[in-house]
Amino acid sequence: MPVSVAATWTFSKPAVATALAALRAGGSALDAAEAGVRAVERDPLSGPYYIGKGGLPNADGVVQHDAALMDGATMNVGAVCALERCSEPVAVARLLLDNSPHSVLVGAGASAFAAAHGVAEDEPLLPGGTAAWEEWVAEKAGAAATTNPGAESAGAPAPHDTMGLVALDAQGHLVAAVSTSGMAFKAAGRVGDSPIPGSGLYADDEVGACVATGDGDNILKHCASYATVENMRLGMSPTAAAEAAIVRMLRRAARGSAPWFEVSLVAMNAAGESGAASNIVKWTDFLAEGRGDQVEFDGFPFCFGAGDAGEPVIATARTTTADSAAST
Ligand code: SD4
Repeated sequence: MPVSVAATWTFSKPAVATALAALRAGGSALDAAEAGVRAVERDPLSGPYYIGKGGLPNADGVVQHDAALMDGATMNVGAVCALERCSEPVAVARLLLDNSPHSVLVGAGASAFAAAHGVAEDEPLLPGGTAAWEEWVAEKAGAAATTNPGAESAGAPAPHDTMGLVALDAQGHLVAAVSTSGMAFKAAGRVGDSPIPGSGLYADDEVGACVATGDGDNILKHCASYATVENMRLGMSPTAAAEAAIVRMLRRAARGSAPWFEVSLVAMNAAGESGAASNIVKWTDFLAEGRGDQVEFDGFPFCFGAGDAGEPVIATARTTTADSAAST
């Protein structure tokens, strides 16, 4: 079985390269996915994308990470939510998956579990995160004083910060992994889609795997990753499955709570074919061609690599528009 890896955004390229190398050396999908995500988590210079070390803080100025792994062989999950003072949260998710009957731990319980399993505390907040938070606090205070008190639009635009990665090993096992500091300046204790099985990630060896990124408060209402895997179960390709999931959620959301919300999905089937779908039309990226360079994409960029040789490549998902959602 040829190995395969795919992941969200361009900043996942080192993670895809690391996971591919582990798989090509005969490693398991679980080990490869964890190693790939950790490689970026521990990198404090992930530019405008912040997972692991350098994650963006919540509204109280505290970094609270969410991370998870789902093993498509067993359907087991290890997920940690609102985990503080930890720079490689996916490692704690892996410890939970391997060593506990529980699937999800939050906050103080997740911290206690990490400590009990020998994970040393490591503060992920760096000066860049503190500066961004201080700017957000100042802008919010200014907006409240001059215009519309309580306006949610106040503050810096939220950068993207979620790594989702899917991997297939030579034994045919699929794994989905995620790590994020969540929406920038979120409320303390808020958990988005990322670590929630079926929402931010899902994996089933029988069919495929999927990871999500975007507006987690809305994505989790629609179980986006589960919906995508179930579409593949019906015979759709990874790209078609992800597109159909987005069309369905946008159409339903338009009649319900949200006229539009951002969502991007990266999917892989049991044969290792990968694809992505998104409703992002234009994306300005700062990491695609090296740190600091600005590159425009006509849609959501994702990264993939497969087989015995070759570097990971960046591709752009075809955009699923509100019109295409409305017309179905
Ligand atoms: C969240 N889905 O916490 C995440 C945010 C995200 O790229 O994907 N950012 O809602």
